[in-house]
Amino acid sequence: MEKAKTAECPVIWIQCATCTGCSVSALNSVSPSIKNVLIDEVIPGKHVNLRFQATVMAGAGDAVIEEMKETSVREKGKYILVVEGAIPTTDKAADYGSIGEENGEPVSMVERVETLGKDALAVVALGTCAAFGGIAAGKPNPAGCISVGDLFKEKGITTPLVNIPGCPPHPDWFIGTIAKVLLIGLPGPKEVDEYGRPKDFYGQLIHENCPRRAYFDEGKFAKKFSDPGCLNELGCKGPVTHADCPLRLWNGGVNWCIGSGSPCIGCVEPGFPDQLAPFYKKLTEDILPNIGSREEV
Ligand code: FSX
Ligand code: SF4
Repeated sequence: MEKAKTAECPVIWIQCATCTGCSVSALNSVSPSIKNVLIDEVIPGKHVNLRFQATVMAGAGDAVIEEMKETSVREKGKYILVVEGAIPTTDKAADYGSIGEENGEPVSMVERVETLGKDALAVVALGTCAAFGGIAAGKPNPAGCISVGDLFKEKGITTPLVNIPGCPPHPDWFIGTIAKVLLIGLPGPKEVDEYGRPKDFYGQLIHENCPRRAYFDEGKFAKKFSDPGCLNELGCKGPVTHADCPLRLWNGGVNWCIGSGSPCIGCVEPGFPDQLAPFYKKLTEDILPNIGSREEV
């Protein structure tokens, strides 16, 4: 019997104002391994055809920029654009970050996100910087960094956008989302929360599933790092943070932040890091209402 043809799913992955932690986290995917994701069929009959990714591709220079551009023309409306990092938008945006050149002049990240974002099938904002601004948009933000969603709103770009925050995001959140999109299509409005995060991964609070929750309920609080007990008094943001870390664990199930004695710092939330800071100070009632708000505090 003839083997069914594998469908190629082109992906362009660009990096803007990022520490590259999102790339590193995705490369650490354990199940499936990154080899399975990139070389094999990520789901039966479909292959992720990663056309551009500066950290892992062997090529460099004009040749890879041309390939990126050609892919976006050839596969118009069919490719997935992954944006990692926030987007510098000051008047001199290219001074804060560019991707390749045109006629000897650097092309700003904001121009690339706009051009490639318009013609994509869907855009994945990978990491808290791309999804909400994150560390790159933290005060004083001299580069005028904003999220992909805010840029799209400003420019009237209506390409479907999925936010996969986390600083960095868990590899499963990203690869699971890509696999689901290829399997059954883009998430519907009921499958994402008010911040565009898939409920499959961001549907519950850390605090709901935390193994230290019994200590919290009994009022047994750690007074210093390495104490047993709930980490609330050491600044844990688990009560306002939506992610499945306590169930999924990190590094292939080895451990996670609270498991290793660190309070949750709320890295998947809009407003991270400024509104979640100070990280090691008890969450107080007066900062609670501001969590997730886009207003300056
Ligand atoms: Fe870094 Fe990504 Fe944080 Fe930002 O992750 S891990 S600063 S979300 O853009 O590379
Ligand atoms: Fe909640 Fe954090 Fe305490 Fe866990 S350690 S029970 S998430 S406050």
